[in-house]
Amino acid sequence: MTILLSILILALLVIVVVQIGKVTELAGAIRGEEDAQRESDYWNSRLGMVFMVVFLAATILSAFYYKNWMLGFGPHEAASEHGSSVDMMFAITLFFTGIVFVITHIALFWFAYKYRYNPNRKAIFNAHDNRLEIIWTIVPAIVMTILVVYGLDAWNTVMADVGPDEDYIEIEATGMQFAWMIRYPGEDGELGARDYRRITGSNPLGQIWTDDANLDDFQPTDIVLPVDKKVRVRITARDVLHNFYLPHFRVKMDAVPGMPTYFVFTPTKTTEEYREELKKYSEYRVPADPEDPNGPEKWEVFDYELACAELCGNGHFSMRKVVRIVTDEEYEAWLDEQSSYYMGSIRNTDDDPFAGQLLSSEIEMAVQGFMDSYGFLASMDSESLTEIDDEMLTESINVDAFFTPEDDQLSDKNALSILDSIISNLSDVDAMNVSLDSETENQQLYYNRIESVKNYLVSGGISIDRIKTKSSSDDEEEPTEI
Ligand SMILES: [Cu+2]
Repeated sequence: MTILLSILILALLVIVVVQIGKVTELAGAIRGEEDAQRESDYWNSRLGMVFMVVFLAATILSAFYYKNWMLGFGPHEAASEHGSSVDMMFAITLFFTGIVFVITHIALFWFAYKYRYNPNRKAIFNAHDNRLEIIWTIVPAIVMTILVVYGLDAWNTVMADVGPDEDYIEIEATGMQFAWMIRYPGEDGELGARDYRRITGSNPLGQIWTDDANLDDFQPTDIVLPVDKKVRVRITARDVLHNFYLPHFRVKMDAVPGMPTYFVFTPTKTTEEYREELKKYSEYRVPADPEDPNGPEKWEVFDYELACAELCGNGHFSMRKVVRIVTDEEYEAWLDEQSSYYMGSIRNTDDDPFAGQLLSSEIEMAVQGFMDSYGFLASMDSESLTEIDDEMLTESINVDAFFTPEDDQLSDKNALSILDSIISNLSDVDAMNVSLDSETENQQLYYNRIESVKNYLVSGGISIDRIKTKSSSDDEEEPTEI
């Protein structure tokens, strides 16, 4: 029914237009063609002049009115080191194209007005003019050369990769329909290897778990980066073309499946500093949510963002991520809160090639307290050491970390090498003692594990008096000596 009505309306509209055309024709014939033409020229040329003024004024005034919302103006100065050169390039281009815009816009309507039909005027026949052609070839050529040379120079600076000895953070961004997956290298500072054939639901990036560098990589929900530190972003895509776009940092690079790209930039303003900048402009001192006039203002809720700038499908709009630029201390604190994807989602599952095996990082974590305490005591002179009471000189170690499940024999080479460093630390600080404990509930296993470690330490030259076990301090039924 709606379609039928639409067709009917369309048909009637066509008839109306045709009828108006006929009436105009008829009127023309009655008044004489020439008169009608003259009247039409009169109005069109004058209305063209009005449009010229109104359009030019609207363009310029709206640019001024909205300038504090545009990148590169007002509070939106680039928040990265290279960003100012990109802004400069845009400003120079705007300058030249602005001049051309104003001149051609005025000329277009002025000519239509000035050369409207006049029966007493004859057009000049001008087939060719060398001088004119030289001018309109050379002037644009010079302007284009300036723009291209300047742009090329800026491009080369912006796209320079990191040097071999440079200090930088490398992160990775993978675009997929419809989200960005961000990966940080973890403590080792190295992103682990990937293979697209390993991509599964539980391994969205196809990380190769036998590569040690992968084990501490983590995938945060937001991008957090320290201010004034060079960042290299590896950019890839998992399905179709995406585009890694950080507007406030003037970073924009295609994410291409199968062809890794990169971008290097240095953020120069923290999120907090950018907000303070916005606060100076009245446009941003209004409630962020118009329905909640007492809520936070626009500048307060500002966040840098990562967007996808490639129309990649119907969920394209949802490819947004918050980017936070923070101080060094805040960054370190944030890093401490992150946990590795492998440890959280892969460790001891069917996908874990190390299931049932010990990992040196896990053992190191278990003896962290001992290592910290050693570091503290080793830095003191012997005199101050004597003043510390006995309790503080004894550090406890959970021996379970040295054994695979259900095992009580020391055989893992990572476990042995860490025990060796414990022996050397104990030999280094004579005042230090160690207390061995286990959390296993199997009494036999508990006893055997502690004995194994104790014997290993003793065989490494540590006096048995310096090794405390729960059984030696408490009055429990377990034997204390072998
Ligand atoms: Cu996308």
